[in-house]
Amino acid sequence: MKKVGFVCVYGRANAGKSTIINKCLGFKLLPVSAKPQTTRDNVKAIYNDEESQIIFVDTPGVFKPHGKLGSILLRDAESAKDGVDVIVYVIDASEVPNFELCEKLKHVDIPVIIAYNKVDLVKADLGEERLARYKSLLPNAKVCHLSALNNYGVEELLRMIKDELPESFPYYSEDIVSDRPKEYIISEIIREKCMRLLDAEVPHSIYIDLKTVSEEEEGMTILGNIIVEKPSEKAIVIGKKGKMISDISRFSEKSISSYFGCPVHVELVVKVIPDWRNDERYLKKFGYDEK
Ligand SMILES: Nc1nc2c(ncn2[C@@H]2O[C@H](COP(=O)(O)OP(=O)(O)O)[C@@H](O)[C@H]2O)c(=O)[nH]1
Ligand SMILES: [Mg+2]
Repeated sequence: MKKVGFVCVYGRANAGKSTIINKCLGFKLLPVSAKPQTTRDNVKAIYNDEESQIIFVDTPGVFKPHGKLGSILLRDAESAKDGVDVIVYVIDASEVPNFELCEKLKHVDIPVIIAYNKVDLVKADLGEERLARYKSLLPNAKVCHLSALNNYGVEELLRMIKDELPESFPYYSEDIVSDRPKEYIISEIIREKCMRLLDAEVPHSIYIDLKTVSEEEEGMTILGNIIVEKPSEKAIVIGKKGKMISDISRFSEKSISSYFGCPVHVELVVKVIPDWRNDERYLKKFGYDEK
């Protein structure tokens, strides 16, 4: 028997939730960027060692929703707290405190661990003063200080999670790292490159519609569409003389290749679907169900 269970990683957008999970896993599974809403799904990421199996549920994070897609993501982030064994509440120590989420966590009857992240960005005494206010609102929560980007605190967080988990047989076979198929991982890598390379608002309207992934002896060939909402966005994603789309493809090839350990060729076409984030047909087609 091992320490086994589900852990919801909850918090505001951009607090570092996906970074923390990647560091716990020891490799990069989930997309990370400096822009809010990089995470769009409740993805399960599965950590294994000799004594435990931890099934992390990454969430889009809590933010002010825009449009139908935004509301769906927010609903998913909130519902991920149901039915798990532990909640890791990630707080960005460098942000001005916001206690809204403490209210939502006050009455849950499972252990809450505050992952006080990005301590590298804040002076220690200011950080502690802010933390004390969070702790006074969540007196039962345990606290772990992290600078996930620098791997600081990650081992301790894993230890604290294991301490809270029940004993059980593992739910997943040990060679499985996610509940998602490889096509999902690939499209998330491509979307992450868009999030990182494109300015401001454009990336939020992007959906990666993967067409084919073919695996031959000489490597993997990936064909896909980058969906945007406006012709002006299409022009930005293509870039001057096609430079942006070629950068997105090249960076994607590199990351996909290092993830899967084989040569990778990526070909992307940009398409416009006006206002897809508010269009029920497309939300459904792209896996964002309103119900
Ligand atoms: N300085 C610093 N930046 C961090 C740390 N953890 C995450 N970040 C950055 O914060 C941004 C958001 O991280 P991400 O994991 O995507 O946040 P999420 O939206 O909560 O999943 C990214 O640019 C990360 O590199 C940290 O400990 N220190
Ligand atoms: Mg994330």
